[in-house]
Amino acid sequence: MTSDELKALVGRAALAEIPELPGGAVIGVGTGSTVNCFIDALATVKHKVRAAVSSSEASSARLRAHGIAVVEAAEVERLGVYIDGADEIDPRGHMIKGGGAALTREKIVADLADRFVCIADASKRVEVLGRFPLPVEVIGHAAAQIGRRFAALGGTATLRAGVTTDNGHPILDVRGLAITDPAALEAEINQWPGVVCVGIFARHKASVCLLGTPQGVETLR
Ligand code: ABF
Repeated sequence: MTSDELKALVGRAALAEIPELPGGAVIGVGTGSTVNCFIDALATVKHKVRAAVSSSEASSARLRAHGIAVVEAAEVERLGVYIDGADEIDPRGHMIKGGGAALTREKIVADLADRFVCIADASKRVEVLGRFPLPVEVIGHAAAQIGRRFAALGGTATLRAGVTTDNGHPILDVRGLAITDPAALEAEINQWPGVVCVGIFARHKASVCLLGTPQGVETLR
């Protein structure tokens, strides 16, 4: 199966994770090509969803194009489920996210959810995070000094050319890190002045991962 076919497979499989609520559930929706497959599948069961809290303008536009209402994170207190992709996921559900430049709002919406359902094709599964360059949304004025802090950790930070996030900030991509303790590194980087959000999702790790494989959907808990 092609990568796109695997993404469509898990996008459809994620429909089963939507809570069954009278009038439909309000769910959190992530960003990326795998999530786009989920959104397209969602359009076939619109009655199950009252509204979505979206993690990006791109996902909001796709949801609205299917006639699915989009509400702001500030309008809800909790979400039963947040469904999103990842760039890498390790055996404990820790993820690297942000390849789609939406990491900050993704973490905001994930923070509202009781369950984080990660949908990904098998290529995203790794033993140790860090092969994928770590995205970090930063305040532009602090990019150089943040880059020096990563260099001290053995990483090489580069500004992602031509990209400004939905929040109006640049992104650094950091290569060369072996992230053996995701929670500790996330906590450390979060403290650096000028960091808006780091693309390590350890505090907000996946509750379950639906992994698309040529043999079908593998559920990792
Ligand atoms: C999003 O999913 C991003 O955090 C991550 O970069 C992306 C993966 O994109 P894709 O599904 O297109 O591989 O949540």
